[in-house]
Formats: sequence, C-alpha cells, structure tokens
Amino acid sequence: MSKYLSASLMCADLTNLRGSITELEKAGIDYLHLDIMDGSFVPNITLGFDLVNAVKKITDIPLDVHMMVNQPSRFIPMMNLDEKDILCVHYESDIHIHRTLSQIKDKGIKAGLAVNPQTPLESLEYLTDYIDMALVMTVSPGFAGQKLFAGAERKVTKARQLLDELGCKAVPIEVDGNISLENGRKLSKCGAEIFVLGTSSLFLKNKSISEAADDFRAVL
Ligand code: S6P
Ligand code: MG
Repeated sequence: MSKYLSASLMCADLTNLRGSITELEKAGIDYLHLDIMDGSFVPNITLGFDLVNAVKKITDIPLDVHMMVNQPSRFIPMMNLDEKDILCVHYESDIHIHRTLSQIKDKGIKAGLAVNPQTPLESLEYLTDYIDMALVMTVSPGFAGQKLFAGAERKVTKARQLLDELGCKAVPIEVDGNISLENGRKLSKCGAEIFVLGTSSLFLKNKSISEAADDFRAVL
C-alpha cells in the first residue's frame, strides 16, 4: 500500500506561501491540502477559491482541496482543477451529495467524500462508484491544533474493511487532524494511505519541512 503526504497549507507561513511551497516541493510532498471553510458548515473561515487557483498556477504538486462549506456544488465551477487533483466534500454538506460527487467527476477531477467523527461509515456504502478517496476526519473539522478523536483508529480500520469488502481496494483513505508521528504510525497500520500534515508534524519550530517530512515517512 503506497503512502502519501498532504501538506495542510493553512498551517504554512501565509506571509510567504511561495517560499513554503518551494520547500514542500523540495521535501517531495505528494499533495497540497487546502482547507476551504465558510463559517457555517464549520465555525471558522480559512482559505478560498482565489488562493486555490493561484496555488495551482505556481506548482505541479497535485492539490487536495477539502471543502468544509454548505452546498459545495455552488462553488465547484470556481476552481480550475484537473485530473491530478482531488476535490473533497463532506457527506452532510449537500442534500444530494451523490449529484455533487458526479459534478466533480464530470469535470474530470478526482472526487473525495469526507466523514466527520460522528458520520456513520455506511454513508460511503452506496457512493463508492463516485469516489476516488475517502477522507476519515480524525478531529471535528474547523481548526488546526486539535486532539485526535477517541474512535479514530477503530473508524479507519472499519472504513478500510468496508471499502475492501465492496471491491474498492484502490480507493485510498485519507486522515486529517492531529496527524502526529505517533498518530500517523498507528493510523497507517489501520490502513490510512494519505496523511494530512499540519501543526502536529510538518510545520514545526524545531525542524525544517524536509526533516519533518523525512521523520514522518520513517514511521509509516
Ligand atoms: C481542520 C482541517 C485540517 C487542518 C489540519 C491541521 O478542520 O481540515 O486540514 O488543517 O488538521 O493539522 P493539525 O496537525 O494542526 O491538526
Ligand atoms: Mg482539512
């Protein structure tokens, strides 16, 4: 099973984003994770579509856009993404999330479906034909610097089992929230493949991004 690192840009130095992206490229980071929030689906506002489009223009690292907004279907046309990128929406965020996932796939973009800590895994069951990734949130979405929720390992293990049973071995599980070295190691064993790295393991005061990325890869 391949393992991928996705750097959470909301945790990068926002006053020098170009510099941070250059460092992330040198560190061999696999995806850039961009958190889009609307202050309604989650109690915070972070990055927006203009930034997604600007970042897309200056790097070849695929983007991993995490939409934490109500009715994301309204905003999909605003982003210039392509087949290398992942656009992930939350199960609860659109009444007809199947239509939203189809809208993403029709644009040729990889579609992700995110489940919050309390969202039942059954929500994935009938939508596997429309997703290229499942995002198992390991904190309640909205903020960096939170603590892993108690059921995270059990949930990732069950999600992997469910996807395998449904014949979706190729659909990777992403984990997002408090992915420290220790939590990354545990969740990797449970079957997680894409790791969103923020303040817990990549953007640190005492290590460079390359050192932190190497240390993280060593625990997987
Ligand atoms: C949180 C958001 C995440 C954070 C990431 C930060 O709602 O979706 O992507 O940016 O969790 O990482 P950390 O290590 O500070 O929890
Ligand atoms: Mg995120």
